[in-house]
Amino acid sequence: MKLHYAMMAPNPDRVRYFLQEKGIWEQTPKAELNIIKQDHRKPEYLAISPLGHVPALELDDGATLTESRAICSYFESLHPEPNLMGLDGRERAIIEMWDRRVELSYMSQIAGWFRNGHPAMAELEKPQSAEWSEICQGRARKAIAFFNERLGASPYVAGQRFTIADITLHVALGFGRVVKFRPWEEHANLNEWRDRMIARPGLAK
Ligand SMILES: N[C@@H](CCC(=O)N[C@@H](CS)C(=O)NCC(=O)O)C(=O)O
Repeated sequence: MKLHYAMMAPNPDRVRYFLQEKGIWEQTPKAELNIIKQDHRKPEYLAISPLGHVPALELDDGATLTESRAICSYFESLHPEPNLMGLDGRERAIIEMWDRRVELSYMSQIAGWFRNGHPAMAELEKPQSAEWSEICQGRARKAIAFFNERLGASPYVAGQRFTIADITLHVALGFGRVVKFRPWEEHANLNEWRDRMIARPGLAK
């Protein structure tokens, strides 16, 4: 197998932290792409990932997985311990719900805010829309207040233990650097949770 990834990009980082938490990042065969240089739009990469997205995981049987969560599901099946996605149907569904909430209501909004509002993204995001950037910013601010409230009621995003939903929120918070958004400075529960995440060796840069 081969994992195609890029550094400092949120979706590849979700997979990287997932594999670091499982202790298998170093041993996973990898190829690094540079998004700014548009490696992901070259014909040889589009043959692997037709939408031109990273990450992508090429399997030995010729199949390719894209979608960071699907790639994580595959690794979870190969390396069940430590469990990060749920032990039974009920827990798997709850973790998926929280993970998707973080991804769709927060991480994607940071992406929309950045890609539509930052001059450095003009080449990648055509057309850019300043108005859409503003809307995404408002949604991101609202969503993070919701997750701050959640972390006041629960030690981890999906419940009583660390899961993939914490990885996604950790990645999304870090990604906020591109729009200089540091919501933990105004949200105490988020700040306390973030300190615990930063202390985890698996979430080290
Ligand atoms: N839903 C996909 C999203 C993948 C994605 O958008 N990756 C970004 C990097 S974080 C990318 O490839 N961007 C390049 C582009 O849009 O041109 C996933 O979960 O993997």
